[in-house]
Amino acid sequence: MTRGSIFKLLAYAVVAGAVTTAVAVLIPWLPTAATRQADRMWFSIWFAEIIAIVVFAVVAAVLVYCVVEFRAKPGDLSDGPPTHGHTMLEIIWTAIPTVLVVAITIVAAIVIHDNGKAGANPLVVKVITQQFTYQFEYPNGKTYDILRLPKDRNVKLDLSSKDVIHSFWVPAFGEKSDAVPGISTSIVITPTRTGYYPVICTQLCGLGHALMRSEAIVLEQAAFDTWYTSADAAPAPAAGGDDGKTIYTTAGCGACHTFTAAGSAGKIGPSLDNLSSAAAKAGQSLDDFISSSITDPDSSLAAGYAKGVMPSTYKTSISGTQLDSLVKYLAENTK
Ligand code: HEC
Ligand SMILES: [Cu+2]
Repeated sequence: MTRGSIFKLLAYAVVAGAVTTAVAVLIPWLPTAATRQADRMWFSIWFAEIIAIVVFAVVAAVLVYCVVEFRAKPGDLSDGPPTHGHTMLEIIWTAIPTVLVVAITIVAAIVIHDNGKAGANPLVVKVITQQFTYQFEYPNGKTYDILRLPKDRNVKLDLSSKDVIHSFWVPAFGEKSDAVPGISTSIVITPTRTGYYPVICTQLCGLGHALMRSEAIVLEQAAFDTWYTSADAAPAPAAGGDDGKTIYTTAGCGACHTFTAAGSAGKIGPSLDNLSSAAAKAGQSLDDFISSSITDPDSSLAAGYAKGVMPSTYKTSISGTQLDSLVKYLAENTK
């Protein structure tokens, strides 16, 4: 090979590698990891990803090089020269992928092994699934429809189903498992970030499958203890702080609503930029309308939107003071 052709090959490889790296890095494929297990999983994903990018760049470079350099001249219908295999080349391209695949296997095996360890004293929460809800039963025997977890403690979730196959998934937690009638499955997570996370069912379980959602709220250990030990288990705040905008963000409103003041552009629910006219239509004051829309979403449905899409859990997941400042924040920033 001449120096020129090596340079060309390298140039193709760099371009292919750069484009693939940009696609991998610039698009946020993975949510920010919120558990130790997700951290390990993201590591193994990136480990395989980097190998894949390098292999792709090499293969794409050789392919493009061959297509460009060895193209038949117009009108040339002759057969190419007979080529025999190249033993050394074949040994190399068998050996390198073998090493890489074994490396990925080892990393994945270590991650799976570490992620299965619940430690000596995990908090065990029973996750009971049923068309189309989740229930979370704690060691004190109480059951809630929202999953509250302390930060930095190992949690073992024991999954079960009362009817068909469901699947428990919190994307930011990484771990995911089916809940199968008659079989007990479990996952271990160690939350590392406080905040609100959506719980999603990922097995098509019937007509209401798309609405089978809940919330997981990760709290500081002290806040969790306060909630857990209080007699009536008063709802723990979904968001840190009582600032309206923070609550809007951490309670996940922006995923479904467009609201210019908060910079959210969700399309599942109506825009919150013109609530005054919606309140007038409902015959309520602006504050009352916003407040009842949050705590009892099905009470007055916005025209053209379905019942049961907006979570009905905010009346318990947001405290009274938080609701007040959220309502105030929305009222002050809407038209
Ligand atoms: C899963 C999607 C989803 C989430 C999350 C969500 N909403 Fe909604 N919201 C909807 C849908 C759909 C409607 C329309 C149906 C209805 O009125 O209940 C709606 C209606 C509303 C309305 C009434 C608007 C109107 O024009 O009638 C308000 C106000 C509102 N949401 C505020 C909030 C706030 C504040 C939050 C966060 C605490 C929130 N929503 C979270 C989907 C969502
Ligand atoms: Cu389900």
